[in-house]
Amino acid sequence: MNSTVVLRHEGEIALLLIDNPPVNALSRQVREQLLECLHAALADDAVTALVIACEGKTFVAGADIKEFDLPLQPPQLPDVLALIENATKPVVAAVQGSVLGGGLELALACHRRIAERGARFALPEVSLGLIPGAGGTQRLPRLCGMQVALEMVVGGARISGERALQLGLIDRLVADQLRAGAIALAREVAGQPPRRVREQQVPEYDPATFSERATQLLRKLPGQEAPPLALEALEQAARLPFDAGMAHEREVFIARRQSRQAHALRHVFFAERDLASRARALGKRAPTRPIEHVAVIGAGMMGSGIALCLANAGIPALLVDTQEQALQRGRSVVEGYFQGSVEKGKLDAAEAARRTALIGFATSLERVADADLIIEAVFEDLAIKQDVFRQLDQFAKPGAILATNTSYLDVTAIASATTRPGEVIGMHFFSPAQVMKLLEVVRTSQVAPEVLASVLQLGARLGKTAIAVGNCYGFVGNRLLAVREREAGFLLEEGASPQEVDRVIRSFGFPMGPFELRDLSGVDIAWRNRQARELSEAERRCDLIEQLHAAGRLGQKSGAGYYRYEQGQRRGVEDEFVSDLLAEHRRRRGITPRSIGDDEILQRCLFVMINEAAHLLEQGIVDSANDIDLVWLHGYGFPRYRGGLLYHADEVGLATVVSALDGWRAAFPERGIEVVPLLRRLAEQGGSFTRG
Ligand code: T1G
Repeated sequence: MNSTVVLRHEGEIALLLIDNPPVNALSRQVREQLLECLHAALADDAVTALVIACEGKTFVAGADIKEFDLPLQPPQLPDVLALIENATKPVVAAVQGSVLGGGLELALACHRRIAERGARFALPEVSLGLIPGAGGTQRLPRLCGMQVALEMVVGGARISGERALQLGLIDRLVADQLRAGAIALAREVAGQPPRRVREQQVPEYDPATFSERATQLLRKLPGQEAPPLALEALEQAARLPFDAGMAHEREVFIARRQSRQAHALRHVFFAERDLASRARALGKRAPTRPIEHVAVIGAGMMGSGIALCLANAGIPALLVDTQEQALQRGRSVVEGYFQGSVEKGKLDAAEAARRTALIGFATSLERVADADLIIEAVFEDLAIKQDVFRQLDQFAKPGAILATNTSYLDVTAIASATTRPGEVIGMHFFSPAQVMKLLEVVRTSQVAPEVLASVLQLGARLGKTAIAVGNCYGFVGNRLLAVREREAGFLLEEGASPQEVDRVIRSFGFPMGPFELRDLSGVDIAWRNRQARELSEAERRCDLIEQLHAAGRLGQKSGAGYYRYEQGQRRGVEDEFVSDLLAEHRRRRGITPRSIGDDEILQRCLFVMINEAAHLLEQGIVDSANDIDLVWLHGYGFPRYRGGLLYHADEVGLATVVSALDGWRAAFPERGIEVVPLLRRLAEQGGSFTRG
């Protein structure tokens, strides 16, 4: 068994060195060997104090998440930490990088803490559907107070080394020579009675301020089970003796490990890591091209947002728009954004000025000549985009990558307007581009492997979840959005109201329902898409979008769509115009409205998406089911604690999905519902999409 913890001696100081790459997770082996080294050092009379440190770029980044699917294995972390805390010799934690979860709890059990500049401290357990399970909710408030603990335990706040020093979470902050600094500190406190956090009282705090802030935090985490439990455990720290608080915390932690939300959140955690490691592997297989200068064509909302993205990643961007007025609007968006970042304290003035200076402005397309990558973000019309690409083909240097930010259009058709279709790729950002994590990287059958690898690598540099998808109508995200919207339209025809459907989808965990989303993104967008594509007979007759469009109800932008919007209000109110429109539509179509239950509404909206997702997999539009889930998790607000669309399908049971779809096929023959062979096969074989 290779050593993950070694004991060394620096004179009278024992150095316990953890080395468990990549993030020194507290696996069972680490816990076992740490315990052995502790016993040895504590029993050694020559040792006056101990230092616990880690090899590599980070201190312990938590318990080993991979072990959470296994039964609890001894030694349990609280026991290891109790040995440290109750030691009669001072123990110093030397921390760098990501001091997270069990790693911070380990540091809190030590008697002194020294950190290297750049260290980050957090208890992110709630983001895994858990609560801290080794003293985080009991020791942190004793050291930093209830208010700070609330932000970290419930809010998941990450704090810097400087802030940790201010708060007394650490005793010392050094620029470098961390280990030497720790040994020096250990020498200083050797012989002194260990300072045990457990013996400290929770400092006075104002319960009213505390619960007001707690309510605010929980309101931002709707549907998540762990945050309220973490809050309750934290509140115990102020009420109960230490050991009682610890026992309660541990009991809740153990129960959470096997919860559905914790399973789902672990699935997402590893799906995201798997995506990143596949992109890294692709980057190793195909040489990537340097991308140091980028031009963005079109200074509208998307173009400006993409330029902001690039500047935030330190990449110079030239924003080009042939319309001077549009360019000025783009310039004020850029300047307004960085000014706002300073006002919100997100950036200091110098950094904001540096980033603003990274964005240049031009009205001539010829200025793209030295760009490594050109991202087109002009009006969503094929002919307009082809014309732009024809021009870019003339001005762009050899080897430049030409990308389109189209949301729906055929990237191959856009590429065909150039003499270099192998250099053309889709980069589908989501609005606002400087905020949304998702980037659909659309590959055509002609794209060069190094072009795909380079853009996926750039996606990671921009801090995006960059997912390679095939070229088809709406790619992955919007294709699934379209089938959900179609089914939601049918539900209105049959008797449901927009409010009912939206309420059900929101209660499932989405930030908004399909009709609220349509009003936000624009009824005119859906109208144009319906004009541009072939509709089935049933879809054509369900022409609610055309009726709203004809009435000038384009959504929030026109003050009314499926809802009416009072001046300055983003939340719509029910509108008689729409219920009358629906009643008249049903009368014309000879449909007797019926009351549709919440379960049916939810299943109808999700199961048609699951079926279409199976189609995407069958067509090879995506490399894995997880990629489909990550698209909707990072681009469309699919609730993370449900694991993703196909993870949810596996939870529900594919046989249930198939039998429901078969039922609707029989009930609505005119809609041409076809269960995708892959889905039916998996259901028949008891298979799953995401369970390997
Ligand atoms: N356990 C197991 N594997 C982990 C891990 C962990 N805690 N953290 C990361 N990995 C793996 C990851 O899967 C990937 O593997 C590799 O390390 C690099 O990760 C008792 C209950 C630390 C900021 O939530 O936030 O402690 O893909 O690609 O971008 O109260 O990883 O290479 O095979 O993300 O540099 C609390 C989770 C646990 C931290 C590094 N801790 N990790 O980011 O690398 S719960 C966390 C992160 C807990 C206690 C409780 C990040 C990172 P592979 P990476 P990175």
